[in-house]
Amino acid sequence: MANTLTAALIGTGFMGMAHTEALRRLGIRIHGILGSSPEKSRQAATTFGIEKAYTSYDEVLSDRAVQVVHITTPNRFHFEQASQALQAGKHVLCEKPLAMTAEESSTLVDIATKSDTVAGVNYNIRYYPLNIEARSRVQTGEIGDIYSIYGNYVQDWLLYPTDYNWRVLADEGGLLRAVADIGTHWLDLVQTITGLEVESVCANLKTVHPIRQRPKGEVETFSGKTQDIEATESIDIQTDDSGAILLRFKGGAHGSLWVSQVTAGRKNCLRYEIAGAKRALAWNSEQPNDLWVGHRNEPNESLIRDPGLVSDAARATITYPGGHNEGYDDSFKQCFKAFYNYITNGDYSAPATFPTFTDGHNEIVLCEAILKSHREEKWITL
Ligand code: SOE
Repeated sequence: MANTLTAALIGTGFMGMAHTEALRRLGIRIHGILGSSPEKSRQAATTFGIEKAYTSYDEVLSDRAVQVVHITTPNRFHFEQASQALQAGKHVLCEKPLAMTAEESSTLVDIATKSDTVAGVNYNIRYYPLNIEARSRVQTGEIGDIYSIYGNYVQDWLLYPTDYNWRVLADEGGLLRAVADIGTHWLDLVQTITGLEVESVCANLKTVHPIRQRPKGEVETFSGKTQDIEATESIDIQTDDSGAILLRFKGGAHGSLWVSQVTAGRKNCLRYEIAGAKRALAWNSEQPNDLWVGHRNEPNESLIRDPGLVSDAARATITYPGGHNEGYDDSFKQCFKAFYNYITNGDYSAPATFPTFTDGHNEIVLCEAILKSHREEKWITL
């Protein structure tokens, strides 16, 4: 895709790397990168082979060579960095969750609406080709009216009380952690596939480790499994390690979501099963090239990702032939491809082809309803 847009990367951790690789594969130029210190900027610029190591966010905002800012910093920085970039006339692709509160995300929606720029949130899991295929099959009526949607998103990188990351602290990641960090991926995905909106929630959350050991210095996302833990200090934790959420959708469908970051052996496992009047669909992010199609009166199907076997919409997100598996990193590439193509097409009033700030805000509103439901032990209607 010939694209003349140039990006700046904010954040040098796991997501900074994932965004850099995806942009490189799209041929999008990255002019510079900003870390939490000038030294981190320099290290990342060298590691990723990026031209410029910024020394401040102001330098990014005033860089006329940059049209798009990718925000991959911890959640507490999203509001200020996204609002300033939009007000500086830059397009923004912000990591999820969009902000720390619905008040912040609502303000970001207002700023994005009033600015002549494009603002997206990286709900990348929408862009696995077989999730696009699942959406196509719902849209054609092949599945029938949706009766139920259930599933989970489970990981094990925070299983031990000695596992640590900024996300476990409410004042750095927000009051909800597992739900906001990975639960919103699942909620965004199933609402996008089915076109159904969550109407009410009933939640039961748990902090499995009310005390965690914080190492001296930062611990990158997922890196705790391979990093030697240095001297630590005990800290109190209030954020959720796991939780169950009952769901009612507008139109009558119901469902449930199980979220956990303390499930041994589940590395990064999102699953859904959507049951309709005619057929059912099921998918697992750890085997993303296979979509299960359930039938009542004929053998069930296992659809292998193959451009010759899917809808036009799914085919547009496939680069490699069947059997040449595509996965996690490809979903970033396809999400960013949609985002940059939208900008290049130039009609910002056209329906969005990517997750918008409004989508990101809706997820934060959902999170606050889930936390309210958990605290008050009752159903909460949005
Ligand atoms: C950590 O839970 C994390 O990196 C999430 O923040 C990402 O959104 C997800 O894609 C993988 O796991």
